[in-house]
Amino acid sequence: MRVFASGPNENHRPPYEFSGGRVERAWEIPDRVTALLDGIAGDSRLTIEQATLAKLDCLHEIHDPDYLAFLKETCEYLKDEALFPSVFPYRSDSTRRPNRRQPGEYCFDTHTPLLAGTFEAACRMACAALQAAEAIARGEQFAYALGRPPGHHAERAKYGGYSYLNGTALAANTLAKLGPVAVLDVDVHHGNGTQHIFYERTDVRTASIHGDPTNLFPYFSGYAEESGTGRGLDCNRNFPLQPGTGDRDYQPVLETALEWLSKARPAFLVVALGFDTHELDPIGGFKLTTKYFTRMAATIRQLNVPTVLVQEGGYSLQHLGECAAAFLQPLTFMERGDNSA
Ligand code: SP5
Ligand code: ZN
Repeated sequence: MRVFASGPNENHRPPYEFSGGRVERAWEIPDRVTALLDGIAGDSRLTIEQATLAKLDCLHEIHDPDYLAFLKETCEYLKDEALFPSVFPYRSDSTRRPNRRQPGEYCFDTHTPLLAGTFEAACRMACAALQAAEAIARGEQFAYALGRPPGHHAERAKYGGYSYLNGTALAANTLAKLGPVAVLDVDVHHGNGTQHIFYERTDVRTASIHGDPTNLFPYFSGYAEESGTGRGLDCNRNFPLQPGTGDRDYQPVLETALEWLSKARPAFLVVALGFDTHELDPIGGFKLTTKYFTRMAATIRQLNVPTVLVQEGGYSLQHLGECAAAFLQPLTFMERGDNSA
């Protein structure tokens, strides 16, 4: 399997985040990538390469051009500071033009700062997701975009949840030009951005399994009754689960989600891969064991369609590596055209 690493991301290192009115340590940091790479380093069936930082013209298909210009220009003018919004849009007149000087215009939380290196790091991760999708489009069975920052919380014109550019959505949108796409989001947090981007579309069917947003980020999205709108009605499903969900309770839900996705007869699958469902994740609240990630991947593999993995969350630096290794194991074993196993 080819692994597309997002490359340099040291210049996107949030110094802290605000949560509940307090300054809290930053969870989404470059060390996560090191931990992931360390975890899979020994596996000779993986080819790890750095994604190329290329032009991303197709980003406009999933993100608003003004939003992209805002991110690019704001990061360009930042020096050493981390920019956090203090005020979020409250206007009653929706025809008012965006206030591009205010980060709150395009942001929905206080966990997700802009730094000088944020846009470049997000572009690199988007390139990794895109290049993994292109590998699948060329006939490979699996590809993995490994890096940061994550993307699945980024909507068409809003960042938040440590996400700026939605690599999962970019991969899905690219593959949708070739055939029906299924997106399965297994990060512990609801993939609100991906849901939002495809909410009216029928060519990309989206399912997310996550902690009940009543008491977990992103709080305002991810409920079971959100099923799509317009032509996209019934093309989105959410599977909110209780805090403390373990392997045994997770598995049947995963099977249900996959069965529902398979009804669309997808030609491709994109997995938004979060390891923050692990029992020792510091912010997730689920209780999945490391071993379970092997079973999760084996179950996903049964769908039997070419699959792109896009790294999302996972914050236990101690366990990220073993989670990735466990997950990849059933996907590298007896890969198509691979007789080495
Ligand atoms: C991609 C992804 O996983 N984004 C998650 C964004 C979660 N933001 C909320 C973080 C709040 C952390 N505070 C938890 C305190 C536990 N000690
Ligand atoms: Zn998450």
